Amino acid sequence: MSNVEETLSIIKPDAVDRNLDNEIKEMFKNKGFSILKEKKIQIEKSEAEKFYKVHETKPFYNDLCAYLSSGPIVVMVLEKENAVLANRELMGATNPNDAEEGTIRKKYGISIDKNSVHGSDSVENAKIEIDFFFND
Ligand code: IDP
Ligand code: MG
Repeated sequence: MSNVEETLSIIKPDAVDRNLDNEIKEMFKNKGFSILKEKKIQIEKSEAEKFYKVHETKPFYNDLCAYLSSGPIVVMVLEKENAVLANRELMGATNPNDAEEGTIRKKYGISIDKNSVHGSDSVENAKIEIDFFFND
């Protein structure tokens, strides 16, 4: 049975800053993702704090929110069969040092904080995150 899902992807400031957005979008398209919506924006730190609220007790929360709001990002809605898991697989491990060959973070990630992409971790969170950025 088919299970087409939508998930939220963000190309983070480190990757946009290095003009990697088109190459990363190609990696998604080559894996069969459709980019349903996309926009390049810069968010306020207060918005990043809302977006990453699940991490508010973590020691890296403040730096993480400062970082996500530090420059332009590309926010996309991706669609594909089992898109949430497929995107997590294509992204690779949170720490680029642990990411497998062929993943976005292995190819482009600089460090655990500058790891080039965000992806929703569940169908439920994908809905919340898509609504957060594309609520019109
Ligand atoms: P994910 O992006 O792979 O889903 P999460 O655990 O949800 O990873 O963490 C959100 C983001 O917070 C990561 O992408 C990374 O940029 C940052 N982060 C996670 N763990 C650490 C850490 O130990 N030090 C610094 N930054 C971290
Ligand atoms: Mg996460």
